[in-house]
Amino acid sequence: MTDLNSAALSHLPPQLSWAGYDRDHLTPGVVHLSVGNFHRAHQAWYLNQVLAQPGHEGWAICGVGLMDTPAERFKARAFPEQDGLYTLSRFSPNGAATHEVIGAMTEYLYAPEQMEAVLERMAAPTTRIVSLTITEGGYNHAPGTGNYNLEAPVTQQELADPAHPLSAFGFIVEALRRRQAAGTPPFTVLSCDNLRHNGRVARDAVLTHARALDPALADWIASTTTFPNGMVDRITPGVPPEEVARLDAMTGIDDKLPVIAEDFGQWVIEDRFCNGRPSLEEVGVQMVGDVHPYELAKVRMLNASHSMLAYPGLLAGLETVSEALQQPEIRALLEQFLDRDVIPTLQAPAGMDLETYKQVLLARFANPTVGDQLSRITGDGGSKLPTFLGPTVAHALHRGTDTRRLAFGIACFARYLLGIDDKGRHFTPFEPQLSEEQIALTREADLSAVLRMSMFHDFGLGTGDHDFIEQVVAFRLDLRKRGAMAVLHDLVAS
Ligand code: CS2
Repeated sequence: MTDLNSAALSHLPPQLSWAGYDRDHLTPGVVHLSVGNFHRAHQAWYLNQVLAQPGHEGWAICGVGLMDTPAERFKARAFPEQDGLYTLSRFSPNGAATHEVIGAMTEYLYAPEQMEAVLERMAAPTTRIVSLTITEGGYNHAPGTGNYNLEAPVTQQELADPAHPLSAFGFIVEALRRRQAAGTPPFTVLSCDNLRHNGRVARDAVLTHARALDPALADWIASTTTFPNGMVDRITPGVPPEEVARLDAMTGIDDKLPVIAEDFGQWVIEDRFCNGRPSLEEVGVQMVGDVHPYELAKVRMLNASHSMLAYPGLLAGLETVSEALQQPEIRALLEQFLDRDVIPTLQAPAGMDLETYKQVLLARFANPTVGDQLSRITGDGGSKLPTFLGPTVAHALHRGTDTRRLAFGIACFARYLLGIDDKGRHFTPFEPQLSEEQIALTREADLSAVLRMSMFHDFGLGTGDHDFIEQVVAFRLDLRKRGAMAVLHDLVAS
């Protein structure tokens, strides 16, 4: 099988499409921090289409790896070997597949080894957007607060030695400092993470970090740099090493880093770019004045449903989202959760019908060819649940509406943190943002202690919410006794 690289573009297998633009004359106008599968299936896919249009040669991507992990070191070798190329296979709910080469990333830099090159690229006048997918947990909030954590060890290290940044925010602030010093206009900072007001959160992080170093720099950033909010959507499962050969057999090329995704994609961005932008609207991106209603609908309906199905599904021994959707109890839970707990709290964004959105998202979840792993979704619940589920719980408690499904979701999460499923199988919960002391609260004899975890601060729980606390405790006991599916069976029938 042919290796995927620039030379292979002239003789690709027939099932593999390629937009055919000349990659030799592109400049990276976007620096993307943290090149995960989602970025490659989503933003890079949109930019790949942008680059296929004449006059967009300045909008290629320079990808940056930030983390010093084996997986990132692997990418740091493989991307340059493949000239930044990779394949994306997309599957629709009816099973149709398309395979394409994505060529938008013309440069890849690995920050732990190429720090200075990353800063130079970010400070270059040709760089006009810095985008990020650093995950919900990457925004460095002090535990249980929405505030950027200046006390975090990495941040302390960066503040003591700003010329050697380690985190996304350290890099952004140092690059903006260099731009200010050189008289170069700033870049737009574009968050592509599933956070409420992701642009505002990114702005707060950058300004807090900058202010701790130099108030004048913070003032310059505040008055010149924009941080549009954006809503991003495309289900992109992980690709475990054993999947790579299967995908390569499908695409007909030897790609060390193939990506798969559903065919659905949505990107809604506030049109506030301080240093120009590509014609994203020509490739289907929705440019709007206020992204908030879109973001609420997406995060509280899609992402929250994912969490609501993934914890009981994983406890029941299931592996994928589509398998979970085949269980009538799980489907009923999601229908009830969306119809009764979420949709009544939302305002439909212009041009969007929430009932239709619900039907579409359930069909997307049921797509068997995507094979999205429950373990991907359960991971990092410590940072996801406060955004995905917290506001819905707060709303229900405030309004005095039925909280049983929400209490069930939290009880399943607490049980997942114990790392043992209903069949007695052990697993290790992936919770990078939760300390051992926090997780230990789930093991206390007092089953309500779990709600003292700082991640629950924003769930609106007050001392008067005995009923809700009792519901969580009762579900925890029942889950222990009967397992997730039996408990769920009764819950959705009542
Ligand atoms: C998922 C998201 O990680 C999660 O919990 O809900 O990754 C989801 O697949 C994407 O946001 C879809 O756009």
